[in-house]
Amino acid sequence: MNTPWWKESVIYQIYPRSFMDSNGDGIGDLQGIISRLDYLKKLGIDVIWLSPIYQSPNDDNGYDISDYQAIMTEFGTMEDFDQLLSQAHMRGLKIVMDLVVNHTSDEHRWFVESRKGGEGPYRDYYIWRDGKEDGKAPNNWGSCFGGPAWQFDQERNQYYLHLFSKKQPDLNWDNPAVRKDVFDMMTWWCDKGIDGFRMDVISLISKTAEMPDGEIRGLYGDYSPYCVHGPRVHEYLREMNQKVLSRYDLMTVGETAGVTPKEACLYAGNDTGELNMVFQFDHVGNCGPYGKWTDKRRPLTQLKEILSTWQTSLEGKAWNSLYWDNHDQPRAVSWFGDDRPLYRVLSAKMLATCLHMMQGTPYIYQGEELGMTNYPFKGPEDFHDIESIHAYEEWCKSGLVSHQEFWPCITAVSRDNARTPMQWDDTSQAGFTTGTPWMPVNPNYKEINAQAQLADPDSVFYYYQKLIGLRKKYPVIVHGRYCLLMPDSQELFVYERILGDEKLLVLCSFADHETSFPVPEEFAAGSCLISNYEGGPKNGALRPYEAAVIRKASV
Ligand code: TEU
Ligand code: CA
Repeated sequence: MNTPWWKESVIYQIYPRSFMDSNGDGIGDLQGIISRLDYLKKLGIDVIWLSPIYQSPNDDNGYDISDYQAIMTEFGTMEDFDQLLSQAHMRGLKIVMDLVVNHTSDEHRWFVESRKGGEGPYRDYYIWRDGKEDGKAPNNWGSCFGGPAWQFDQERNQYYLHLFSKKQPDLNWDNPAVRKDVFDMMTWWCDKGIDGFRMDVISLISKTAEMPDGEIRGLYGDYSPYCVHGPRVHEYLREMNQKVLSRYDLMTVGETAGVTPKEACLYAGNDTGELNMVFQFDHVGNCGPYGKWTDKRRPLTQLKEILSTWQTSLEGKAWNSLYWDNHDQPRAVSWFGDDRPLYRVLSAKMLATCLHMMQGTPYIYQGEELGMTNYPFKGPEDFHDIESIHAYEEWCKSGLVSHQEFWPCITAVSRDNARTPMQWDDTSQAGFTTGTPWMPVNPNYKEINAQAQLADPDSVFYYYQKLIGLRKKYPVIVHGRYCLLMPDSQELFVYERILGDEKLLVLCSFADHETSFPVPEEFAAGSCLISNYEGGPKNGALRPYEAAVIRKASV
């Protein structure tokens, strides 16, 4: 059986607004991406996932789309996109588009028509409800970005549902006309020659008809039991697969917050006829007294348990997507690693080893390959992201929690951490723009930037390049079985990969001090494929954040 290409690929996520600005307006754009394709080729990745590049009023940086078949004015034109696609393909790089179809922008033509009410064709494109008898919202649900999930519309004299911002009304997937329009739009992009879709919050598209009040979390009720993996979600995805996906050679990954391994096998099992992979959130999900806002990392034993459960539960049934960070998460090295100057490079390489040696398709978020770090926010006025701005208001300004208490939490996980401009070199604005960037550059760009790393054979960049190279060379890295060792160690993440006679030992220390570790007999005569310390592990101990992959000697 042939292995599908997406199982052997490494994916690189671009957040276009912050990647590379070609014309000095401070906003990244498509020509900017084109100018950096050779850099990506050098890194060795196979696929680029583009966060949304469609026409959008940017309430949520492109995740609020007003025209699915036009390019965002600041990013360029459709000609620029066609050029990007052909330039990428010429280099053997594939392009995966972000598909945001749980909701549109309120400025989308469909919504503009729908809010008129009456008997028009767009009447039931969104989820409209009358208020309660007292005029209050239909239920107590809160939106993901703060405030209620219902917005009263004067024009139509009804409430509409928005699980995200009020400028992101939820589409009504129960309406066959909505599905047809979405599938036609997807077909249009496929005919252009794109290579796949990352599907934004696809687990939310089907809502239970009843829509009862949810359990109160903070100020509002929780909608998840009624919207996550809703009653018809699999039916809709199978229809999408049948009408669109199956007709092309594509890669699909669904963003499915709240997914369990069992559910994942429904969405993306080997032959369920829906998607190829899902993004699970167990290892990045936080839930503390202030919801997702916390500065408390989980203990390593828990992290290992989560990732190992995903590794073993999908074995032979589905395929993992592997990631530490993305445009919604803090920087990997700051959250899972140690961004203090002494350990930043070591721990960035260690995290890369830990993730890239697992079974599944690895995703690299722009700047992760440089070990870029969280941003040193000074005050709430530094936030650009709608989620952080609203969260600060909802939790702090309302008096639910003090600034002193909340500040370390929100800065540790704010999505803005991931969205500062890419650090290309040590010239002004890190070489991202010749103008004023839409978001400030992280002040550490003089030390952390691509140009410096390309000149340093020991850099995080070349370490990623080497990891990707190993994946291409050793089938055990793609296909091998995963087996966790030492589950109870609080400091070491150690596992094996096994394929026939091939066996790899992956050693990762999450500790900032030396830990004793005798290399197992079986691997004593093995060869070290990669390590973040010169010479590889010395017998008996692992140094701070030491990582290594040892290949058993063949018998
Ligand atoms: O994210 C949805 C999601 O499940 C969350 O991780 C969310 O972004 C947030 O961090 C909740 O606390 C997707 C996109 O990745 C995100 O950028 C969009 O803002 C969101 O959907 C709405 O389209
Ligand atoms: Ca620009």
